[in-house]
Amino acid sequence: MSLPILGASLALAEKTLGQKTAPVLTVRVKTPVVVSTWDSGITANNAAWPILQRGGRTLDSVEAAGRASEDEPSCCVGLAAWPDRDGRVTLDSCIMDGNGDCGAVSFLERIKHPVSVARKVMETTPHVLLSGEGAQRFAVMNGFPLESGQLSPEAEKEWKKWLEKSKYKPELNIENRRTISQFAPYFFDDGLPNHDTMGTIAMDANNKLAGMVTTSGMAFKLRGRVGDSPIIGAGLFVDNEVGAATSSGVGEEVIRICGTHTVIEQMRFGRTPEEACREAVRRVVKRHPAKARELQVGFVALSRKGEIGAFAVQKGFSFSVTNSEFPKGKVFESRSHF
Ligand code: SD4
Repeated sequence: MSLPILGASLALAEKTLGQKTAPVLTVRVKTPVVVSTWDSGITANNAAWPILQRGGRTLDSVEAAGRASEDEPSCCVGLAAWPDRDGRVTLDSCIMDGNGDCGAVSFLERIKHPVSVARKVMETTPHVLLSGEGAQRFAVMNGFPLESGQLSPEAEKEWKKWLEKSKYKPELNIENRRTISQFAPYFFDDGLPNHDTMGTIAMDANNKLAGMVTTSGMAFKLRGRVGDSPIIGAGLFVDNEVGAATSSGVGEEVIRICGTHTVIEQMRFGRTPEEACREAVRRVVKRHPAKARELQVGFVALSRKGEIGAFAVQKGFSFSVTNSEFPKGKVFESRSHF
């Protein structure tokens, strides 16, 4: 398959935030480059790009992306996000360097920057994943402030509304939804934009890769539920020999197929990022084709050659790209199975 080269031709089609080009095949871009899930990935990229641009470390750039997302009010990332069924916000995050170093936290409460705690786990412990109370204690011991645990007013309102029916049903593409919906409004009442689970993958000019994911997981989940986002090989996988991949959507489906590890291993043996993401989606769908019609899972991948591709179960999965060609970021929509 010949690859369309991003640059002069696609620069003509550059659009503002929220307007996407037609669904893309694999595209090749100039490096350094940062790629994040969904339209709101532009904000994460904006935090990562200055670090990459001045020749900084890829790992620092993805951590900055995660922190920027965690600072914003949203349905799906950080302490202002929607809680579990018991009304408590529990956060999942991981970070991975292209040399295989990685760290993660899951079921973490009352800590504002889980991505930075994940990095601390990676850099200062012999472990990969800390969870729950132990993760919180580790964070506090390392100087992360313990926040109040108070729900944001929006989250409180949505949780109380949800309690009236207490029905758990993840919605498709809630992350990009433009109308008010219970699981995720696109704008809050005060006009601030919402955003979603953030997966960011990046590469510097020397082909050094890194990635991170940060999320509050699925809204109104069972207490203790952990999704794909903090699981290395599910929500994120990075290998300097091959590339980086991240996922979004119903985490259980991603865990079942070791999603991002599958994507990277397909790329290792010659598939383009889009072909590799497509194969991972095929495995999600084949398990239960009828159920797959009701759920969304999307993968996006970046190869060490600077190719980007994505694929999703349903239409509506998007990703944001920022590099010297698109310094303000550009949103692309992936192709999909259905
Ligand atoms: C999870 N994969 O907890 C996350 C949710 C997500 O966009 O990606 N939402 O299963």
